[in-house]
Amino acid sequence: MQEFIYQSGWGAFTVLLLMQIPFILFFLFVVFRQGSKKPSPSPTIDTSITRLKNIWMVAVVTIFVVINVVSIKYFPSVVEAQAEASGLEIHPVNVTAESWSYDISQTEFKVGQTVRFTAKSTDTVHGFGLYHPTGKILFTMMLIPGIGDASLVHTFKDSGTYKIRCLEYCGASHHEMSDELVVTASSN
Ligand SMILES: [Cu+2]
Repeated sequence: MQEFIYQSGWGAFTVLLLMQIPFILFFLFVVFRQGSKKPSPSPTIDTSITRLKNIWMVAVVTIFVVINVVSIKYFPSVVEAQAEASGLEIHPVNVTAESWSYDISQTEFKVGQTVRFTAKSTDTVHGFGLYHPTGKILFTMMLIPGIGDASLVHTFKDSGTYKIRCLEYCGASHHEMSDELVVTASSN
């Protein structure tokens, strides 16, 4: 039975069907209950409902706009444009990923340095995920072979060892695909 469920298409289909049954029954119940009602002469518009709908509409649009305005500064393209506009020196770092390692042109940096990671993969889809020394993920890039380089600008704010991990499943040793960058306190 387990083999049927987990290893065959028909098994998966049966599970899907069983999961759908409550929803199908509920749908049929609602449709038939509505169908058995007598149609009312003319629908009257409830003004309190209309007012509620308008308030809801305004709330949704406001939340949408606020979230976008607040989060736009974290957009990679905006971060890059800001770094360029500020006249900061951007250090180019080239990354080549292949199963299951990275070739990184520079792995030691100073706090405050702004780096542009330009990365590509030579064989299959890989990820380039950068982790802060505390373990918090800073960003990840998806590297797809044949579609050009992925690039991202990042400024190192803290010293320590930054872990790089592949976050796109790329085969048997995907879990071992990692590297490190070392960031030291700036001398000045
Ligand atoms: Cu991987």
